[in-house]
Amino acid sequence: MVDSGSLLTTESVSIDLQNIAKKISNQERISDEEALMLFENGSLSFLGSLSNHIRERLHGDKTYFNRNFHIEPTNVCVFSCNFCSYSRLYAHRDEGWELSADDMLNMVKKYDGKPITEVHIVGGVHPKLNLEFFTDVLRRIKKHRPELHIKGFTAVELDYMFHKAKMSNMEGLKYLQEAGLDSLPGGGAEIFHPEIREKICGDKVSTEGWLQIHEAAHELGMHSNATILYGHIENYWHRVDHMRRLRDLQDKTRGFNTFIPLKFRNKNNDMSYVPESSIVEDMKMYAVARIYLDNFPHLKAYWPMLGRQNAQLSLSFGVNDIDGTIDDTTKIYSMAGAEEQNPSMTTAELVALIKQVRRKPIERDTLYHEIRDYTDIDIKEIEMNPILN
Ligand code: V47
Ligand code: SF4
Repeated sequence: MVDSGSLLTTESVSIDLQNIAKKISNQERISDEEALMLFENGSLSFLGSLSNHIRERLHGDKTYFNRNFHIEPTNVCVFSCNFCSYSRLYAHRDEGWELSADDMLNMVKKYDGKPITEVHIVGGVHPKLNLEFFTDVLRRIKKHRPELHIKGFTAVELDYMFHKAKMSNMEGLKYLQEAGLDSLPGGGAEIFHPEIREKICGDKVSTEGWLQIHEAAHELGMHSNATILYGHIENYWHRVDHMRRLRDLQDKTRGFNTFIPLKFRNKNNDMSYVPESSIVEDMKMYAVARIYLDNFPHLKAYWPMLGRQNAQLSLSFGVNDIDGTIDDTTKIYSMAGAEEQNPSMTTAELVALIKQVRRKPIERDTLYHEIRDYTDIDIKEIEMNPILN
């Protein structure tokens, strides 16, 4: 057991914060009030030592990434979330895009012979792209490349599809699972507290609906991720409330793999008047998430949204995963003001990024099985080898 004294950064730390450090050192769970106290009173160095201590206890220096790509079937969406810079209402669908099943299969075929392990499918909620359409897409992808893991559809997309098909969550998920869906991404969670959810995305799946879909997926043996969209009009208590609902469900199902804080970006949306959070606030969010969510195995920084250098920094604030190569035309963030226009990193670039901050780069699959440890592989060797890069 680590001496809690080593987790206290200065003598001026209050008794309450010292008690939290003791809990972390004893591997005890912290309460909601303590999480709030960390947000309000924890210095960055204090939060950094606590969250890094947990990160290193769970994963040592290992930092995971995968080789994946994204497909965004459409940006036409029946909903109108105020923070969204990406969607076009159905009435303005001529300004949006809509991929056919053939287009999507061709995108998968572009990776033939390349060692990618995951495709992430996420997009707007188009009234015509229904359950039948997507089961056909899934079947065709699986037929073409059976071993490719398909992580697809937020609870928002699923809720809409299942209602339209008059199916329960369980029936709809089983149907998609049989067609080839392997796991669910974490999107659509935003902020669960009704006071904020109502204001920023009141017309899409409810908090209960989101949680029920993930619970049903876990019951079917599918894993999923969970996100939080932070740094806008919510306060710290709303963030704690959000994480409590996730921690409670995880106690029940153990089906979540990763928690992914998504920093609100304010370009080209109806919330552009809200300033973006500072990097200090970003690191606090990661640190408190790592400390509070003691039953989540992994904490991910999604680098296209946070930026490469900030993603590196987050590896000292509890983060042990920086998503993947992505290689795509992902527009969700570029349209909202993220620095990366067409986010894509080669394996060599990802490995270099991780090594620069003295962590161990480990390629994983979606379910965190380790594929390759790059610690002792030279960057030049990775660049030259098409199997590695
Ligand atoms: O739910 C939309 C977010 C999410 C903005 O599971 C915005 O591995 C910031 O969930 N500023 C979709 N964020 C993407 C998503 C995701 C991404 C990467 C990995 C995984 C995973 C999941 O994007 C939405 C919403 O929370 N988003 N607009 C914005 N302006
Ligand atoms: Fe539609 Fe998703 Fe954008 Fe909301 S965040 S408007 S559900 S695409």
